[in-house]
Amino acid sequence: MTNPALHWDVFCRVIDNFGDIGVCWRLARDLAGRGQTVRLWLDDRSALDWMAPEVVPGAPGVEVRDWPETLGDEQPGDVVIEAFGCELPEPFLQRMARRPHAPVWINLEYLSAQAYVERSHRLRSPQFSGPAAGLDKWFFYPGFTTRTGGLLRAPGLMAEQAAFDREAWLAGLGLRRAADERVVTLFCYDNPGLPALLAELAERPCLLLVTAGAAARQVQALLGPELRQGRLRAHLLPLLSQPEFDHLLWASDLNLVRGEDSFVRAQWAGKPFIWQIYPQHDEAHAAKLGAFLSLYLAATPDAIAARTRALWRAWNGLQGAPAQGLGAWSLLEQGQEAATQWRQQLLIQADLSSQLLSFVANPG
Ligand code: TRH
Repeated sequence: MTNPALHWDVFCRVIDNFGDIGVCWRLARDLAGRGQTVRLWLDDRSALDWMAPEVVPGAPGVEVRDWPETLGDEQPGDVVIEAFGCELPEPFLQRMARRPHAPVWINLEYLSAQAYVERSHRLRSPQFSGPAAGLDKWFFYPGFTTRTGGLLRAPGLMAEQAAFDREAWLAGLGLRRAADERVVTLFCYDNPGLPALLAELAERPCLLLVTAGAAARQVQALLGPELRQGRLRAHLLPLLSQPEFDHLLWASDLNLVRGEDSFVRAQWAGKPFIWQIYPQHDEAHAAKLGAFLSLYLAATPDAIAARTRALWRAWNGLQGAPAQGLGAWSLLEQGQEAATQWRQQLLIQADLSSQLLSFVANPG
């Protein structure tokens, strides 16, 4: 079924890091790729310079707008997405409320595997007072089960990945992988567990591809200008565009990712991965990490599941390193089946954009 072309306003406030803009840009592109027209309102568009250099200031079907600067008296479209509770500008809310046909107003939430997600997905929040009085706001939760809004997955992603040539891609970076060398991607926040991880990876031939920013800074400090330790050699990457970032994950045997968007991309890459969750002051991230692990490892043999859980928790500073070491190599060697099975399971659910399109056609 083809969806009617609607006008979407996606609002995104960049809090810190790249996840908010990363998710919203990906969503805007995906919707536009399905024939929708999107205005992406950003309070700081600077990361798009490297995340999407080929398409800035827009892409077919996507117009990037600065807010509040260029909001003026623009009228709302058919759908308004408030990403991650970013709070829409009051005059815009007033215009939404005055429209003869109210736009479908969606609060797109952060990704979590916790049980509240299924309970809260698609809940209606009638606005009784304030500039948007009379409107309904709908909560939309991405997630990992069929009772959630699903994950961003553009059509054709799996076919693109299947046609990917990793040796050619590495050669494009000037890298040649030795036959016995395993490739590991590192994208992380400041992480006190990094020395232990590097020491372990250095026990066998390893090409460590290090993303720009916090990961590169720490690796440089630990390995010095040679960027070598034992049998490990590290390669520092520039900031990559989002499509190139996917290629990086596809080229690797093990992916260390963080936050929200790279975490999802690692799952689509279908390789063993380790997630550094965005840390929250009230330690709420521990429960969030545990909830994901429970789902992810549900079908994994007990011994492998226990080692994976211990490794992930140690990488997140939630427990000490296990006595036998982190076990990065055993995850690399034994974690492939879990990653493949998990991706198979995720592919069964409808992706986030498809679910948004069906929802706006018939909210409730
Ligand atoms: O940057 P992050 O840590 O973002 C975080 C999370 O989203 C977190 O939930 C949120 O609360 C916080 O920001 C404010 O990690 P994340 O989500 O993986 O986003 C990184 C984005 O940057 C992702 O879209 C991939 C992209 N990226 C590239 O395109 N090229 C690169 O070279 C790198 C390093 C990242």
